[in-house]
Amino acid sequence: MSSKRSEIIKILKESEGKAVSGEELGNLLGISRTMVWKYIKSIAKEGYEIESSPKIGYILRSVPDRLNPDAIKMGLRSSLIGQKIHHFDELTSTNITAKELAHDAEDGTVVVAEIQKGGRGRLGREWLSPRGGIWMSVILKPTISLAHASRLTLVAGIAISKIMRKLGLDARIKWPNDILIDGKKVCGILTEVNAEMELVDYIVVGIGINANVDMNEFSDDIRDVATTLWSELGEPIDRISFIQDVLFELEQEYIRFRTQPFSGILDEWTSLSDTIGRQVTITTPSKMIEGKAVGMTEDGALVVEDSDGTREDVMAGLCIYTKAK
Ligand code: BT5
Repeated sequence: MSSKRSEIIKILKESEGKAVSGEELGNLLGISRTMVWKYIKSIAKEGYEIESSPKIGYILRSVPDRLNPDAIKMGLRSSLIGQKIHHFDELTSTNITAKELAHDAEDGTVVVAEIQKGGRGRLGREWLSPRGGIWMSVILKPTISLAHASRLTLVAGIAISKIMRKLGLDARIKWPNDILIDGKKVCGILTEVNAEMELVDYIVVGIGINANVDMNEFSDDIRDVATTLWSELGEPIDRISFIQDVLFELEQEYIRFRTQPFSGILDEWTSLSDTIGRQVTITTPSKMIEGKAVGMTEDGALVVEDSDGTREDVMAGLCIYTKAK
């Protein structure tokens, strides 16, 4: 979108329901009233509801509920993550598209879609992605070893649960990649890595947030285990400002990840964890591990202690709680 259009939207937004005349807009932008009118027409085509009257001017009545890159960038506080945003109405999976774009993409590039038709979880599981959610992938290019790539899942989990906690929700992280509110999953993270010779080329952090998803869109089995921000808060959220906060917080955590010892991130993850202290059963492709989750290693492995006190580090697997805390 041209900057003139963005400026018009910004001015109308800032005038908060008051009319701005075509002449005023024209003077502010150094263009004719006819040009203003042309821009207004194309802005309206994008779903902005603009009331116009020849006498009083233009009033912005509503903004489209779309994760429009220009709308996200307006007021975005991050300076790396989200500088480039690719937005699609519908994709198979933002992670797939992000991987296609990753080689030539800048660090911090974001891919976001209104709907995913083939959203993916771990190990080929399905991730339901109807309209109203935030389905996005962030391409990161840190200079780190492959062994440390899984740390980015923890970094993203911290950032997102912090934002949800700021909204007054008791968001907690279930190892390795779920964000739960009252035991129900509101967000899942799927981190995929491309590396050469043990050195990371790029990482795609896929984030799925059930923001304003209508619970009726979920099948019965998902409805039992999932929740949405809408149902937790009792009203829909402003997805644009939520995504802006997520991108900013993610950047803050990404900077911390690159500049500070990992122990600080581990401590924070532990304090936000829903899993540490619980009896768990973890199923991996090769075996089942039962015991108490007692900590997390520097590599993001969950430390599970069995009844004999023997400890095992588990890198990945399906984690089920067998007893309450
Ligand atoms: C995850 O997998 O939790 C990772 C989900 C990552 C989704 C994002 S969206 C943007 C990006 N593009 C993608 O294609 N993926 C990423 P996992 O831990 O395997 O959890 C999958 C399980 O969660 C499923 O088997 C269902 O039981 C449940 N599930 C599916 N859709 C859900 C939803 N919308 N909300 C809550 N639970 C869901």
